[in-house]
Amino acid sequence: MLKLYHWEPNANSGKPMLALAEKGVAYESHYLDLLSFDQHQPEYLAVNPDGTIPALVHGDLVLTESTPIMEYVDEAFDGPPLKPTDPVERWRMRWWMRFFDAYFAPSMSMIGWAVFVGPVARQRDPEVLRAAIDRIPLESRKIAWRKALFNEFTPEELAESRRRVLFCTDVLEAHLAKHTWIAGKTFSLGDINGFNLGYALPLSQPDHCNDARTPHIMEWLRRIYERPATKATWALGRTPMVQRVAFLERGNTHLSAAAVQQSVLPGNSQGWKKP
Ligand SMILES: N[C@@H](CCC(=O)N[C@@H](CS)C(=O)NCC(=O)O)C(=O)O
Repeated sequence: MLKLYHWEPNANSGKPMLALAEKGVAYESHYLDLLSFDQHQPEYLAVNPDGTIPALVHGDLVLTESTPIMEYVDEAFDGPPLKPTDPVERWRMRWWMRFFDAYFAPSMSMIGWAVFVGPVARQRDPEVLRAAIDRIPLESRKIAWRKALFNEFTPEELAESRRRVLFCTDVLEAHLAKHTWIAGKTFSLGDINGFNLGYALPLSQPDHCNDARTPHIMEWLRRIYERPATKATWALGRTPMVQRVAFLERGNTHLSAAAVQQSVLPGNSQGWKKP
């Protein structure tokens, strides 16, 4: 049986989840609560000693890195192909996946860790948090957690990440003004990758990403949100963070982005409760 270790359908975990759903491949879901540090517990370190998610287990094989996992899923299983056959489209899909992973995602991630992960996790006892940080195997993840938990992202780092996010949003809008999907005419892994990264852009960057300023991004996000695989995958989410995806429902244009965004911050009545 295929096993996927993942957190919410969001960022890296959501990529293989959505690719598997699009292919119609069944898998055993192993939900790890990232905010409770499940990914650093010995049972999971026995699967992936780096303590990062997602990880896909297929027979004896343990696969990590969300984008290559999606490519594996597409190639190893039956179901609708998620890579274009045309070489130019395939190149465009890969160009964009590299841009998403190497440039756009780290900036989005830093903001997400500063705005959501840090404030949520900081509600716990600092000594418990310090012990949790000590157990993190990868130095780069230790640093990210320390900065998030002790509010150590510098204003300059955050400003640079915000600048990059706005730059990437403009590049994406210009691209989608010319192409229906990331690769061109064909829905592909590039769209799955971009949706996981950007489904909440209109909420986190409401002045920059909205129907008036970035109509092509909004339409692209809504078209992906309407796919049955996306609906089924996001229904697996357990936190209000991913439930924000309903903002993309065409009938929900009256919702205020700021109010939806506020609702997931710690201390708000609906926000961040474990099921
Ligand atoms: N490049 C990896 C990154 C994996 C990664 O760092 N995932 C984050 C969640 S999005 C994680 O596992 N964080 C756990 C931690 O920092 O403790 C991928 O694309 O799969």
